[in-house]
Parts: sequence; structure tokens; C-alpha cells
Amino acid sequence: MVFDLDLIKKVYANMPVRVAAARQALGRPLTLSEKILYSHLWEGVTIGDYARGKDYVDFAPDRVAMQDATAQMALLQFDTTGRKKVAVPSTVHCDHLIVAKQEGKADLNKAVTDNEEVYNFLSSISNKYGIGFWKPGAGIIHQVVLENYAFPGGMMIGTDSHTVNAGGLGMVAIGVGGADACDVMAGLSWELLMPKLIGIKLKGKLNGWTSPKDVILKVAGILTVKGGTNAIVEYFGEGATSMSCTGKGTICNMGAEIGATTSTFGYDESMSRYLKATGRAAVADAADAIKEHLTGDPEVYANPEKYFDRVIEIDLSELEPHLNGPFTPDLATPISQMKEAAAKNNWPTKVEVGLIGSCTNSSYEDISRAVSLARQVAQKGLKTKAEFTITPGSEQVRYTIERDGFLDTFSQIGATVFANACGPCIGMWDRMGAEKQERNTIVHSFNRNFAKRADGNPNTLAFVASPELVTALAIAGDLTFNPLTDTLINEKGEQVKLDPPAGDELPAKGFAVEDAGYQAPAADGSGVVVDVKSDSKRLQLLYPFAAWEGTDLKDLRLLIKAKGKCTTDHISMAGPWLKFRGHLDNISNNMLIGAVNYFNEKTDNVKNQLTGEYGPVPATQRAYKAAGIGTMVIGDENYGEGSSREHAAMEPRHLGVRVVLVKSFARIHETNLKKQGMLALTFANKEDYNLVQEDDRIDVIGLPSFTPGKPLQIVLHHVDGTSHTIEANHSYNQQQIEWFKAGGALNVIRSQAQK
Ligand code: MIC
Ligand code: SF4
Repeated sequence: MVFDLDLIKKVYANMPVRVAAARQALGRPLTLSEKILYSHLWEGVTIGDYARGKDYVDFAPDRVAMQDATAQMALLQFDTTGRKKVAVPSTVHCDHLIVAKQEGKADLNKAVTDNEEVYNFLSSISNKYGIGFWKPGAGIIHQVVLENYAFPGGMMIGTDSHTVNAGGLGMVAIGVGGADACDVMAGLSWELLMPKLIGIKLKGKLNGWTSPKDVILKVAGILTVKGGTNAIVEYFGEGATSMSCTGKGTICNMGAEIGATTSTFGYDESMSRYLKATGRAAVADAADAIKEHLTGDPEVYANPEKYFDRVIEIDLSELEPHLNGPFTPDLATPISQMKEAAAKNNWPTKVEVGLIGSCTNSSYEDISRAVSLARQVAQKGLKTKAEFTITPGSEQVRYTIERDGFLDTFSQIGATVFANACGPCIGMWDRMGAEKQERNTIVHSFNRNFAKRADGNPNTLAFVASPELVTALAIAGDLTFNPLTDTLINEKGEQVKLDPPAGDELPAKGFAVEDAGYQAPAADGSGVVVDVKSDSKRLQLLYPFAAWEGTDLKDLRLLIKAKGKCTTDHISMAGPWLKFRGHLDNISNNMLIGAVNYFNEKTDNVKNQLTGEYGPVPATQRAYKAAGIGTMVIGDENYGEGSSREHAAMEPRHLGVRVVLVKSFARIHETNLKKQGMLALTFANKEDYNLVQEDDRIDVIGLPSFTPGKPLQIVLHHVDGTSHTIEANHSYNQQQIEWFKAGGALNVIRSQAQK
């Protein structure tokens, strides 16, 4: 089935004219990213040479995707906009709420019972507003989108940071908070800071043990977790075209880990093959007809330095398999250096569990290459040393790999196949013994490896690698095993070497599936009733946040000065907390519980300035709220890195935090804070972070004349009677200042709807 073919044809019909107009306006050849951006400008926005990294521009994305853990908040917000139907094709995917414990079927059944209220809510609200609904078990949002909805040259947004996965099919696909999705579904434009452009030229060809995952692991090592902020990464070169479409998806997927706005690849044969294999020959034909517009201009790729803000070159023929981690996805170690790195850092080298799959790496190609290693276990008389698990990305992939005997082979090495869902990748892993908090090592083919993320144990060291390398390391049970050079001792005491992985890009017999898990919305959903019980623990209707009081903010207290890495996992933990994603007050009990307090190096332990006592962050903040006192959060670099979850912005908003002042922000989180009516500020002088003391009372000055580009003043009144006045920058444009004044973007939309 091809979804929304008319929409795709419409985009393609407009594209040549718009691309030509942009080329003329800019007076130069265009990158693919520019072609897609300029052909998706909001109606009435002039095609002009927008300053990258400076100008906000309004766009018209073609579609919206949401996953269950973020869709609840996005749709609770949409429900208050008074719209009858979504303005652009939109989908909901139930993938985040399934706990991996026993195996796929049993875990899925349990999830369906445990989450009945939430699934019913999502299914009925989707039905009401014309949204396609993918049931639990259908698969992970980004795989389902790649298989069904992504199309070359398209632009989409999704309420998940790994929406960027669709760049593998030549889209500009961007992760956003629910409030952004709500705007687009309500028929409004979507604003984005015109991204900078990073070009990555891939030379040579992947071979042997190296896979697309290693490209992005290497890139993460070069660019670090913030190097892609406010930039689109565009890949090109012979190495790009020689790689599979799903491999490109993997690379784009993990672009989220370098903070990139998105990543993309030009349309090529691999994409055409993938579209055809997934039942979308009509899309491939339509793309072929305008293919020169679906890739960068040849002049750009011939002289990339002239057109990109930064160019990186990677020779795939020489690229080594990498392992990134622990605790951060940009700590990249080539496998040949792992022995040394592990010894130096005292990382436990025994691999306890190898986990493959997830939205990053569960294509047919990935699984077929991993299975080629699993087969060698029996062939070479080996025994798998570590536990091994698989989370397929979609029911279509699961069904096909079962049909082709892959799951059988995996079960012979003792593997557990979990449900087609996020599972261990997002802490929905009921791992036996995790509560003992033992120091241990796992390797996985996911994308993130922040502390506690997979199993809640802060002492689990997680390393990210390709599915092939994960499988080899699980067989060896050893983090330092280099399959390119090392041998293993088999059950007979012989030394054996693993042959390099080999697999098929696409299934020779084609994909198959019995029930993909899709539920189409009612043609007319106006009669559908969406029920949210007032005593529900999992769902809560939203109330409008209060508007700004019109004055400077005086006498705020410091809630926490967070030290070091503070990702959205630290601000609003997932795992066991995912069940409260539709209930703002309940989920607020996890606010900042993972952040390290600068003053005592502890997590979830801050000083309550009213009593002088130390206590958990959420309870302390609730005490300030009860006393009617506003607070401030201080943060370090790349604050809010990681996910798109707007709960990390809504919880502080709900509990009465007024300002988040940090050294630098991750893009999605900064926008989420603005959307919810918070003040998101950065230190003009990063050293000023050191001036903030635990008992400070803080003023924010300059709000009555809050203007784009004009810094605000922060006065830190210290307990000894001295004070410091420092400057805080902000990146609010006029529209965003209106959100702040109104108490949140939703209040602005609502007031417009009432006019
Ligand atoms: C993640 O990978 O962290 C998540 C869970 O998919 C998040 C979304 C969420 O928190 O619901 C993301 O990446 O945006
Ligand atoms: Fe799910 Fe993990 Fe992918 Fe996020 S990164 S969508 S949690 S599989």
C-alpha cells in the first residue's frame, strides 16, 4: 500500500519550479538540503538568501509522526486548539511503552493490558482527528516511517529526536517537541532556525567488518555531541551511493547524537530499490522523473568547500569498526584500540549482554549480517558467551526474518527476541539483577548510552556498535575482542576465527507480513468521543499556563546548579516514568532527578532555601511552588541534549521554575522551553557559571523591554550581602517573545482560534 501518493506527487510537481527559483535567488548551485528547505517554505515566505544559523524561517512540512510516549502530550495540546482534523497527514506509533522482559508475544500482551487506557486514548483521539494509528507491536516509529511514509525530497517533523532517520530516504526529517507538532497539525507554519550546512564526503566503499553504523560512530567522535547543533549534515560521494538505503537511515538516525537538526542523502539507486521492495514502486517512478532535484547540484559535490560551512571527508575503505561509549555516544574507540582503552579506563571487559535491533539498526540487511555471524557459532563449534537479544524495528522485518530462518538461527545461540518496540533502548528493560547496581558492560546497536538509560543501573557501561560487531562481541563475551585479528577458542579447544559478516541488502523473496498493525482513521471522526477520566493516574487534561506578569522577575531561588552532562534523560527520565507521559503532574515527580547538584555532587538532593534542608528536587520545587516563589535552574554545556521530550520543559513550567540559564542548549530542548513560555537563557560569559552560589536570590532584569538580540541582566544576590550582575543572552525572536508573554505558544494559538 502506498500512503498519501497524491501528497508526494504534489510536492514533486512544485519542486522543479521552486528549486529553480531558489537557485536564482541565491545565485549559485544548491545543496540537497537547500532544495528541500526552499521547496517547503510556508506560503507567502519569500525565497531569499536566509542567513544560516541566524534567521528564523517558516516552513510547511509535508507530514507529522508521533510516538506514543510523546503523542499523548502532543495530542492533549492539539485537543485544546479547537481544530476538527489534522491539517497534514499524521501518524501515531505505539512503540515506547512495551517492557522487554520475557519475549515478544508475552511482553506485548502484558503491555496491551497495562497500557490499555493510554492505547485507547491514542487510538480514539487518532480516529477523531484523522490520524493513522499503528498499534502496539507494529514496530518502532522510525522504521515504520521509513517503510511506509518517507519519500525523497519530502519534509517531515516528528515528536522524537530520531525522526531524522528518514534522511536515509532523502528527506529533511526533523525531531521536535509536541507543541511544534501541534502547530503543524493545527495548520500553522513551522519555524526553524535556518540551519548551517555540514557536508560529509564519503570516499571508497565499506568492506568486511565495517558498516554504515561505523560511519556515524566515527562522525560522532569528530563532531562530538554538540558539533551538529543547528546544522544539517548532508552526505555525498561514491561511498554514499554505494551504501544501502537502510544503512543511510542508520547514519541519519544517529545524527541526533551529534545534535544535528537532521542529516540527509541524495536520491539514488539504493533508495529506488528500497522503495520498490517496500511496495512503493509508484513513489520511485515519481522520484525518478525529477531526480536531478532530489540530490545536490553536481557543482556543489565537486567543490563542497564553497557551499558547505564545513566539510569532512571519510574514506570508507579505511574505516575501522568502532565502539562508542560508555555514558556518551561520542567517545569513539576503533576496535583495534579497545584493549588499550579498556585497560586505561578500567572498563569491565566481560560483555554481559549484546543487544541488537532498535530504530537505529534493525533493517533486513543488519539482521542478515548479524545472523551470518550467529551461524558460525554452530559451524565453528563455539558457544556464545554473553546473553543476546533482538528488538526488531517493525512487524514487517520481524515476519520476514522469521520466514527466512534468521530467528531460528538466533534462537540456537540462545537469543531472546523481544517485541517490535523500543524496549531496552529506552529503559523499558526488566533486566534481571539490575537493581543490584553492579558494575558491568553491555554492547548494543542502539544510538544512546547515557547513564541508567538501558536498565536503570548507573553502573552499567553501555557501548554502541554495529549489529555485526555487537554479535561478535556477544559471541566472544569480551569487549576487547577484535574480530578482524583475534581468534576464539572453541568448545574443542581449537583456535577459530570468525569470517567477516555477509548479508543481503533486501530480502531475495521480498518482504512479507500478515498484519502490519495499521488502523486507518474514520473518514468523519467528529462523533468520536475521547475520554480522559478525572481520576486517571496516566492521563490528565492540560490547563493553560499563566501569562507573564509584565514585570522583571525578582527574588527567584536557585533550584539546582546542574554539573556536567544534563541530558533530557537526566531532566525527565524515561524507563519506569514513561507511564506518566500523559499526566503532567505525576511525571513532574521525576523532574531533574538525574542531574548532579554542583554543590554536593549528588543527584536528586538539593537545598531548600526556605528550610535549609536537603531533599529531592521535585519535592523541593513543589515547596517553592506552594510558597509562591519562582526558581531558576542553572546548567552546563549542551543542556537538554538527547531527546525531543517536551516533558523536560513542561515539568519545570508546571512546577514553577521560571528560568533555565545554561552555558549552551541542545536545539530541541531550547525550543521546547520557549514553546512552553519559559525563559531559556545562556551565559554571555560562560565563566559566570562559577559565580552562582547555592543560597543565591536571583533577579532577571530587562523583561519589560525584552527584544530580539538584546541581552538580559541577571543579578545574583549572594547570602553574604554581595552581588554580581551578569549578562544573559537569548535567541528569542519576536514571535517567541510573544509566546513568553502569553505564557506559552499554545495560549497564542488558542487566543487566535477564539478571534
Ligand atoms: C529517546 O530515544 O530518547 C526517545 C525516548 O525516543 C525520545 C523521545 C521520548 O522521550 O519520548 C527521543 O529521542 O526524542
Ligand atoms: Fe525508541 Fe530507542 Fe529509537 Fe528512541 S532511540 S525511538 S527509544 S528505539
